[in-house]
Amino acid sequence: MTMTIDARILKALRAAGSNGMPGTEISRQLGVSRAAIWARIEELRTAGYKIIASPHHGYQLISGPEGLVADDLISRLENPRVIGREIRVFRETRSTNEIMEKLAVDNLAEGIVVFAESQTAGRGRLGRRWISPPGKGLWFSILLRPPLRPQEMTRLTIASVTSIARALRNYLGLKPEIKWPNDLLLRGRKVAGILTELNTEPDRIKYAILGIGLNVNLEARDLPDDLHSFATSLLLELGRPLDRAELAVQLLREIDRDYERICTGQFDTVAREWSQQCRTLGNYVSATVGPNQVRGWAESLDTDGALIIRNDHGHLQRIIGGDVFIENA
Ligand code: BT5
Repeated sequence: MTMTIDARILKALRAAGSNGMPGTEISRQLGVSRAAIWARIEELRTAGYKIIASPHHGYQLISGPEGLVADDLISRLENPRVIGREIRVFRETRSTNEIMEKLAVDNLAEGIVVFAESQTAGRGRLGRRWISPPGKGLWFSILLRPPLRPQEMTRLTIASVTSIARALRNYLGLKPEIKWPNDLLLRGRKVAGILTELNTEPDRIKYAILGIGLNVNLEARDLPDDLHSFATSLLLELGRPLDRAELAVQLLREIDRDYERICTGQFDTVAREWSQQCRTLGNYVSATVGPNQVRGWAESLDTDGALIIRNDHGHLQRIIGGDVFIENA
């Protein structure tokens, strides 16, 4: 990972905390002149960082700007294995998945993450819309080149939904539930969704774009009326706004961890964690797969991440996409 000077300064200041760090020390650590450090700190201040300087302690980072800043996110991620080796932040875009499609054709290495403060044409699955108001959520896409076969691609969705659930559980004390395959619910309402898009060859995935939308600081008025009873946000659940940058870093770390697990043959451990939080398993469900309707008991997940449903005649059916509704909930 190549960090810019800004990212390295932020990292050093964060490590120093309230002790602060003299300019000479930063200059020595980074191998950059004091004048250059001073100029970069001025720039960071202009970008919204509150950095104070005192004769005794040197520079001290007090707070960051409201918005997401790529250098800042990179400086907080400690040596990611893959996810977040490179990060870009856009103010407004149609869809982060669309941006990534353009970037991916250049043979770009996997792991790059693109965030947008707002999306004007955020996408759900099957041509549906994803509401993405400015500055309120985490709307991002990750480029991956997993060593998986196209039919194993559900593993990617399962792994990332498991990572996000773990982050919400461990860092925020929430109890998220997973609805197969791509929904994360809090008290029955959707707080996050995942859109996995693939570019495949017959027997391998050329690249996958993992698009993740997490409602962080949305208030009720940020959601259209028809979503009020189906959707929620972390702010609505916790009653307080959250630091999106901090949360973004936690999510990327957890996704990095599970991505490693599925790339090294440990999908079964991910699947176990997934099934413990899954709301779909064990219920009588109906699944819409294209024009077809399948009904039965959601029994298990297979090794590709497909949902196994036992229909009313006792036959097992494998579901790899579409929508699943719980009928006996
Ligand atoms: C999804 O689709 O849940 C996938 C959402 C993926 C969004 C991310 S954001 C970053 C990246 N860039 C993109 O353009 N997309 C990805 P699906 O399961 O089809 O659910 C879509 C449905 O969820 C919609 O039809 C609405 O009913 C509902 N919905 C839309 N916006 C929502 C929101 N912000 N929160 C909760 N539900 C929402």
